[in-house]
Order: sequence, then structure tokens, then C-alpha cells
Amino acid sequence: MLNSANDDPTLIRVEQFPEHFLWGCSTSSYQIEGAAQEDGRGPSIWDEFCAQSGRILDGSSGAIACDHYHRWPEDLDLARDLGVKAYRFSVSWSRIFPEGRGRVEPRGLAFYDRLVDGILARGMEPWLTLYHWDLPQALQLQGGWKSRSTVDAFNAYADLLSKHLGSRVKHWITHNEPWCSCIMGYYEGVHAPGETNLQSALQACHHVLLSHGQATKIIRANVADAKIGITLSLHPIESETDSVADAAAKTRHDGIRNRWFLDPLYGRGYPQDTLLLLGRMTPLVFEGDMVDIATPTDFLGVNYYFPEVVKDAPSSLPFGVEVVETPGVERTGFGWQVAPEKMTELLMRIQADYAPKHIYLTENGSTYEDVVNDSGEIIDDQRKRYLARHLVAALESVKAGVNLRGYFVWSLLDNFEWAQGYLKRFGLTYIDYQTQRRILKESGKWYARFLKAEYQK
Ligand code: IFM
Repeated sequence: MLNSANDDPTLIRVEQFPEHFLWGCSTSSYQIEGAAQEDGRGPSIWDEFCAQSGRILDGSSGAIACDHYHRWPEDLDLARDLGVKAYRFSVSWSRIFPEGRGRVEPRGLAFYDRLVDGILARGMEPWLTLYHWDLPQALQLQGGWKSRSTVDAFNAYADLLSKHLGSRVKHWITHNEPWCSCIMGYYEGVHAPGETNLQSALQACHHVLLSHGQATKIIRANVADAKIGITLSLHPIESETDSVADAAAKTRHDGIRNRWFLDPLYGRGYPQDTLLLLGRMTPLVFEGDMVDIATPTDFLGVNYYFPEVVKDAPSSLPFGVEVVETPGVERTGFGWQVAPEKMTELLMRIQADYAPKHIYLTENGSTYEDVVNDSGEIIDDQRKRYLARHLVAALESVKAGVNLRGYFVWSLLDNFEWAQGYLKRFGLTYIDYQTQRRILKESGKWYARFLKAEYQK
């Protein structure tokens, strides 16, 4: 028995975690900032994608979103009042370089000056993500991540920002979830820029990983005491049956879903079995690229949401794999399977196979139908339980020897959930998009109660 939290996970106590375990919450620029045309910001691929009909389920965009660009003091107050020690946000590249490279927009830099100062003033650590999917549209017109020149542009962006903010920002995440920005964006076509070519997607992915490695060196040179990492979306993979064919499908899917990112980052190059399957679709790799990609980092960010169950499906090219929806399992409002115990397994596997210096859960959260009741409250017990169960799973991982150092809830605020528009709410805070009123949900109050215990010690 772990503790009484086995019966009621919401009884988990912060004191059960190691003393310096870091508690945080996460957001990203395009999902919350709005002010898309303000202070010289250039368009990003998401502005362009949202403008195309049929791309976003409710026809919306991030043009206004949570209006965080103007309401950031209130939002940072909310984060502080939760009791988090770390606030994770991302920078909109096209606010800084409206054309992606070259001319710098001082008003963009000034916004992040205000934000970072506001985070520090509230006693939180800023955790800055350089790239959370909003590539400047100007770069997309030159090939986007398919083009190697985007790596140079990213490096210049990382260089400028780390020089500018490095004395105040000590935690840097180069990229958020390359799977999503590259595979969903350049192959599945469901995210910006909406392309559907696997070979291009893999080339884009190679450039994203390369830019991570090169930017890591640049930030390190500019900020001697920086802690630098990358965030991946990782998934435990299971086979539908014990058959040899399904087990092989599981290995193939794990290859592209997880190992394609982890192996090169930890110095093993791209996985041989996946390369073989890809044949001529493998990306063009220059001498030295794999060494750059494997530049040592200080931590691995893991975003955990759900496991995937797969079966052998020979006609489903190129991997011969189909992801199946197992019936009868608990799911969130997104349809994602709820499986906290699989998160523990995943973290143990990462620890055993790759031994990152430190691991942080940089995102974890869920979406459900939130209802504002007659008293103006949102009693989101499902989300509260979801979070609590994942905290129990995080604690299990620590006890099992995983070098897990922190946990960030996704997300501080309801926000623009990409292709789902505003139809899915992940926040600890409810946003009334008509009035921009913020209401802390029951899950947020619970997280605050959980965290305050630490500060009362
Ligand atoms: O909203 C996203 C976030 O931008 C990246 N990780 C997953 C979240 C939920 O889908």
C-alpha cells in the first residue's frame, strides 16, 4: 500500500514528495495570449491555419484567446495563489522576429520582459519554452521546418532571447512535443501547417531535433547557470492481443512514437528498425547532426496524457499498425484513456533506458465538460481525481527510483485547444470567453490546498 491515497487519491499530501520537488503549471503563447495583431507581432502558421475553412472544429482562432497579453498580471496572480513555484510559458517567436529572422521587434521583447519580471515578482521561477508550435508564417513560406535554414533562424532566436532574458530565466525548454509540431503538422495535416507528407514530416522532425541540440549549446554559452531540456509527448504502447503480430506492431509503433525522439536525443541515432521500415523516406542527415542532436541536456520534459493500444494492420502503411480504441476503459472528455499507472511504467522505462539527468512532468491534465453551477462554481470532480491519481502515480515513480523532479499541470487556464478550438477545456481556471472572466475551478482549489500544505510547513 502506498498510502491512504490508494483509496481516495485526493488525500495525497505534498509532504509525501521529496522536499525539493518542483510544483508548477503550464501554458503556451498561441493558446492564451491573443493580441495577434498587436505591437508588431508577425503572423504565425497557426494564424494562417485557423483562417483556412474547416481546419478548426468551432471555426475559431487564437486571435483573442484568453487575452493574456493584456491580462497577464491577473493570470500570474492566479498561478501564485495556487502556490506553484514554477510557471511554464512559451514565447511567440513572431512577436520577437515578425519575419522569423532579421528585424527584432522591441515591443515583443518588452512584453516578455514584463511577463518574466511579473513571474519573478510573484516568487515563481519562469520556465520558458522557445517553441510551442507557433512558427512565424514568414519562415513557413520558405519551407518551414522542412527547410534547414529554419534551424539557423531558430538558433538566432534562441541566441537573442537567451542573451536578453538569461539573467532572469534559468530554465529553458527548446521545443514542446516535436511529434505534434512535425507529425501532426506535416504528415497528419491536423495541425498547422496542415501538410500531409510523411517524408517531409520526418525531415521537419530532424530539423526540429537538430535545432534543439544547436540551441542548447547556444543557450549554455549565453547563460552559464541555465538548466536546459526538451519536452516530448510520450506514450506507453500496448498491443491489443498477445499475438506475435500484434507484439511486433507494438514495437513498430513505439519506434516512431517514442524511440524516434528519445534514441537520437540520448546519443543512439535514429532507431534502426524504424529506419528500415521508412526506407527512402528517412530524413537527410548531414555529418555532425546526430552529435548535435545528442548535446547533453539537464533534464527531459515529459508530457503525459494517455497510452495507446495497437494491432497489426498490414494494409495500414507505412508501419502496418492501427491504433485501436479498447472498449470499456475510462476516458476523458477528449476520449483519451485515463491510465495513471501506465505513466509510472513509462517513467520507469525512460529512467531505465535513457537515464536522463532529471525528469520533469512538464504537462499532465484533462478535459471534461465543465458546467458553471447556479452558485457560479465549477465542481470538476473528475479533473480533480484525474490530477490526484496522476500525482499518486508520480509519487510511485519517485519511490521506484525515477529521477522525477517536478510536475506541471496542463493548464493554468482554459485555452485555445488547437484543432478543437475552444470546445475542450483543460484549465484549472475556467475562462468565460464572452467576458474574459476567470473562475478557479474546484480542481484548482484542490491543487492550491494540496500545495499550500508545503508552504505552511
Ligand atoms: O493543449 C495541448 C498543449 O498545447 C500541448 N500538449 C497537449 C495539450 C492538450 O492537448
